[in-house]
Amino acid sequence: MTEQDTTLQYNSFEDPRCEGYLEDGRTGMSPSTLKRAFLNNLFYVQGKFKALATPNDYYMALAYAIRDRLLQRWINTAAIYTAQGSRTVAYFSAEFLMGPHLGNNLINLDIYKDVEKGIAEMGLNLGELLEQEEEPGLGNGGLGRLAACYLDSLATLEIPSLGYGIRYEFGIFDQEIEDGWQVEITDKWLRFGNPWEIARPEWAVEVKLGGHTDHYVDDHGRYRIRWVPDQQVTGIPYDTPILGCQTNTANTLRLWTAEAPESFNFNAFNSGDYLGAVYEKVVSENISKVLYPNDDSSQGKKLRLTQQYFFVSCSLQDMIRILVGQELPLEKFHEKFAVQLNDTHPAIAVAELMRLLIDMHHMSWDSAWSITQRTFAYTNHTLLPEALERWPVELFGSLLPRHLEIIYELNDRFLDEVRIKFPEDDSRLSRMSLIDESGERYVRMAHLACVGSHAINGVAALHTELLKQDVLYDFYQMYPGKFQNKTNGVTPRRFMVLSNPALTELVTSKIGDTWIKNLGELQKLEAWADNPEFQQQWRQIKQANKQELAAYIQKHNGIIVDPNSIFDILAKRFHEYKRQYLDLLHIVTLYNRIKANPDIEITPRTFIFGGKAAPGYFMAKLIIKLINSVADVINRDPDVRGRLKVVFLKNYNVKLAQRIYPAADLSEQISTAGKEASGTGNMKFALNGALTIGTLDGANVEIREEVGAENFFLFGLTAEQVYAKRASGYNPMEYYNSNAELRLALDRIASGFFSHGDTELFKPLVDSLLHHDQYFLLADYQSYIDCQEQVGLAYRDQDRWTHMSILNAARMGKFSSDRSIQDYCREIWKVEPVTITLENSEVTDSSFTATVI
Ligand code: F58
Repeated sequence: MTEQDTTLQYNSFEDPRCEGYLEDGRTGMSPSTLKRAFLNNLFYVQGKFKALATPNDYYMALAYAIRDRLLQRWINTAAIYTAQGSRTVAYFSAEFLMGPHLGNNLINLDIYKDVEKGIAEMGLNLGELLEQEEEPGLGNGGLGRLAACYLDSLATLEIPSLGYGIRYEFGIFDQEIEDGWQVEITDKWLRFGNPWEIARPEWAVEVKLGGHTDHYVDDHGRYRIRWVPDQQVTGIPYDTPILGCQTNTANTLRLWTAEAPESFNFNAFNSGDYLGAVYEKVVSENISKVLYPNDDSSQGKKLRLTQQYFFVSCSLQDMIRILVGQELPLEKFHEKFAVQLNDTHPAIAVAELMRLLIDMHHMSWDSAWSITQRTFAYTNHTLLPEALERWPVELFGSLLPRHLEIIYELNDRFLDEVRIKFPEDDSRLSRMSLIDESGERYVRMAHLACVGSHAINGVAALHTELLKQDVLYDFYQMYPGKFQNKTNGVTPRRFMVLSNPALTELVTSKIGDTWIKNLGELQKLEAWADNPEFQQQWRQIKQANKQELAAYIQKHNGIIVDPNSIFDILAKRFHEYKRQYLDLLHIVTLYNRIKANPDIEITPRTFIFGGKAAPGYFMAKLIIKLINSVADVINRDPDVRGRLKVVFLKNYNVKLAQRIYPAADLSEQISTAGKEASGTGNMKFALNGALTIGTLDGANVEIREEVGAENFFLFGLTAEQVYAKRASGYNPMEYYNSNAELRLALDRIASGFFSHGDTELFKPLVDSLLHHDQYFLLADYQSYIDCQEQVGLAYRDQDRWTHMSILNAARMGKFSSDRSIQDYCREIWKVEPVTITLENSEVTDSSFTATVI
């Protein structure tokens, strides 16, 4: 069999080679085999026949049919990696915001259209079945979604890899809007079962918590330390296959669930204490119960640290099991595995690997430290000081007494190194110490990550520069060679092929389909940017996507919006630094202009917002309320005459994002310069042909470089100007006093105009701008308003706009997560692809051949 034959190509429904050949019912790809599998699952898995089946039954039946096709690839992949002892990336992340699996797997298997047709022949609609899937919302925002995009690219690039994280029973809350306010509802994503995961209780591990340490001399006269915990929990791994696009590689996402070691404490049970008996179980299971819904600050909660330690310890123990299973010595841990720490959430891994190597496997400190440093690399995702994690020493020691000892020892040795490099510089020592001793004592997780890693990276060029100059300045001086930039990327499979099929088809009709795995090829579209017919098709597709979103808005918000208006969209987590409020000030300004002059010419716009606020973040929640209040007034005011509409789409998640990006004309990326580490929504919008209005922040800088300044709406202060302004004493009131339109907008909000006369409701928002304005909204206001004016004018010239839109998409090549992952592979992980072959369409044992590239 040639290599061609072993790829997915022969799996097409249309392929004549499938005719007359009865394929294996669990792996075959012909239409008849898939239909048979689907109906079998309906009967034998769901226990239903057609008359009784619900849409969810159909979804499950299809999901299981597709999972069987994945399993064949998954098992082959695992067997090849095992046989070859391949070097493997372990991506440690407290969050994986995967989005629904079914559609993505159909795309990556390259059978979406065939299945759509087959399903239609049975009188069903694939889109409706896809809608049934509860998305696993195991992340807050960009950081969790980035992890998911990276898993997609790792599999597509055939890189042996494992994603390690937590299987939260409740992911990010569902957002409801009641009377304009955000209300949080528990996300019960597992309620109907999860067809994509397989529990692996045979690989359960034990994790200790609390207690104290004993120092003693063992029988061989060696000084040893024993951790005597006061609690133990069991970690059960649940595995989900992650299929690459048009490859046979299926890697693993391994998420841990916490359980009590015994379901009952029988002593307590026998003595009649039933509640005491189940208490331990409840306490243990709490660990993986819920995702913390904060998207910025570290709150210092013990359960959060427990979660972090729990998944890190489970994962490192699992990796040691894999290593030992492959008969490799522990000394080769760092050769077998490259571990990426996705922010500091898994940074306790540095101390845990030391503990495992020294206490459990009797390795010397120096050998263990050398292995540890060569294993880990750390990605920083934030410049906000309040987001840098630190744990009160007392809390830390009460949960992880042995780790605290290890950290103290690491710190002593590290500070000696600092002393040698920078003699007599005590303030540097206290700045760099792993322990913050300026007041209450804290363990600084970013410092632990920096010391324990051989590479440290930011997620966009500007962000990495600011890390070096500011947040991690001392560490940069100490270890300049560790610092690297790795600009974020997004997967074009989910955020273009799956979510924007019409545009995918148009692009493919012109330049072929290789861009799907090599996004740089999109550049070929530039040749079409001024072609009237192509422009026409491009516009029609955007228009149709906007109509679909308009229908969604009508259904969910009861608001009728005009698909000919500019769809001006701001969709991301709510945070003051992201400046949703600045967008609102623009809206109120336009409204004021209309009220002052009802005949004024304004390019019609639909302002669309989406995003969740952390449940305890008062200001962010108040901004959501203000958006809804402004919407209520503007959408009803006859003076506006359809020129402005304001929509808040509730429960922004991956599924909704996939509807939003294809329908956007204008992407709002308006954070205060120097605050957004990168952003990734900015890339997804532009890939789908939206133009960006943005500041020089995060990856906006590089997006503008790529698409050209003339195709990007730039406004606002630079990061440097923001720093200078802050240093020289920023007074927002000066802007308020000197800008009539700004004053009118703020006064209108303060006057109770949008709150039924209540002047108290939005006072905290108005006051915070007038008296603090930490994020420089007033300083950027006029520049933003002027820039929006330019947007409105540009949109009136549809040929020009379309030209810009095409060029934006055509120049997004750099922002594929495939490029990011290739950079990580080459410059940090030093890992190579491994080709997975399927001997035939049936499941093979592990005796097949494989090629290492
Ligand atoms: C985000 N961070 C950055 N954190 O804000 C964004 O600029 C960047 O593009 C993205 O990471 C990917 O690099 C982010 O999403 C969180 O959600 C954390 C969750 C846990 C608590 C701390 C914040």
